[in-house]
Amino acid sequence: MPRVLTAAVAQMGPVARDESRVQVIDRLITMMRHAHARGAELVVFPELALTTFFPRWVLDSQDEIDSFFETEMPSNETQPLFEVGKELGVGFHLGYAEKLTGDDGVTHYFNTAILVDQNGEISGKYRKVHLPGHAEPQPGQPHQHLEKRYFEVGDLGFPAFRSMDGVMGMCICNDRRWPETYRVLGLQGVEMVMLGYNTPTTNPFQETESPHLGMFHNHLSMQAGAYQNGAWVLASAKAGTEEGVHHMGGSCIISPTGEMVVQAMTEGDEVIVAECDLDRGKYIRETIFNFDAHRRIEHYGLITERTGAVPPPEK
Ligand code: CDV
Repeated sequence: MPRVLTAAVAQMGPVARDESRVQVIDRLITMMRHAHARGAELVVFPELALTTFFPRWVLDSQDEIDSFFETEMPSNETQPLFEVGKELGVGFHLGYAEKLTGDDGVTHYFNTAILVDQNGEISGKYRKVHLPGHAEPQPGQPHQHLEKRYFEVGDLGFPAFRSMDGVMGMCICNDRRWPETYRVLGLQGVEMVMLGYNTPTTNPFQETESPHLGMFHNHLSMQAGAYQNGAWVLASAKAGTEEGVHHMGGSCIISPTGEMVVQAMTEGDEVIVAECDLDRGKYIRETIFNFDAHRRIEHYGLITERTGAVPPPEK
């Protein structure tokens, strides 16, 4: 039986600071309906999809910080998305800011993504590991990137899990640049990696990098991760100028061969769709990247025991 999952990526245009959860969920439901009309059984929404990208600001009041976080999922506001998904038989990936109080009474804050299946049940959760930026505001910068201030490093690793007849995995934004992300998922046999991203077009800390390189590196990382692990990559951007900061679009669906199958053309709300054969990467995982047959981790140790850069030549 062919395992073809028709999947959509729903890119979002900017979300304003004063846009309510109800307004945002309306946008997501509209895109979910478009995706369904085009045959999609799964929709991937971006990182921190429910609010503006608040880590660009220093927020002083804890109440204001907390207003960007969800304490339950589904919540009253997000419940309609779960209901429409169930009614249409469409699963979805959703990024959001998660606040929870552990058994120890300590409150934790994570940059989180969930996968919800076609029955409206949460079938997987991931918490972002690679948090870019700083904990303290950097003087003289046009905007900040303070994820280290507002989030803890994710505590779930990179789990792959069975859902929608496939082996699914997730990562979030900056994670997509790290080969380890895909490889840890690849070692679990992942067939589809979903992710969302909020990436400013110009990075004030990389002055020497021109904007076109930003998009090149965005796609390069994901196409390499897809090919080297024989997995689909579905990537959803928050795009356009949000609260004065321009974010790159370039949302895309990449096949396990590393090929770009479809790419968003706008910087607004836009749905792209592809038929994803979950067996497409099997030949890659059984030949070139057959980990059992060819991966030689015990030999890598011979050169990686020494950490850090090669020392400068002795004078
Ligand atoms: N949200 C992100 O993780 N953004 C980073 C930027 C700040 C470099 C990214 O890797 O796209």
